Amino acid sequence: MKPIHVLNGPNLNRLGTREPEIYGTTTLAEIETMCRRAAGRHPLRFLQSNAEPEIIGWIHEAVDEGAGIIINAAALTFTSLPILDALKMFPGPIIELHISNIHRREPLYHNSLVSKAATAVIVGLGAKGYPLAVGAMLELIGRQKGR
Ligand code: CA2
Repeated sequence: MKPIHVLNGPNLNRLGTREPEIYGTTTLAEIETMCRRAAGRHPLRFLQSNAEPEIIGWIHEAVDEGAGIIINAAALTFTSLPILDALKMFPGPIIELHISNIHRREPLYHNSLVSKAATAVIVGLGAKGYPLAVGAMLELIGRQKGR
């Protein structure tokens, strides 16, 4: 069974430590646990990097052996043409995810490049958006939890 790849960008390893009014108090480790629970027996790769080339490498790995990509590219969402180009190579479903509602924030956060390659977008649901994205991904790739 091909894994679902959950990819997280810069600074998300610091979740739960600062700006709880925007990003909540849930840590990335807790989010990983939520995602694994939502995935059931379906394999899941959960990764975070502060480095753009590493994230691009992980997208390439997903192109070769991934069922679906869930990506919170953090600030790279708005700047990274290389991430957009890599995502365009992926033949399966891509869910873009943001903890905060980027559209309610400053204009700087409005023009997502990732959206231009995404199948669907989940924003503003906090950490709970992650397990919801995993559930949606299981549907998109045609499998139910535990199957
Ligand atoms: O809401 C999201 O998930 C974001 O992708 C988070 C990014 C931001 O640049 C996007 O516009 C929206 C920033 C992540 C920063 O992570 C922090 C972690 C701990 C404390 C403060 C920031």
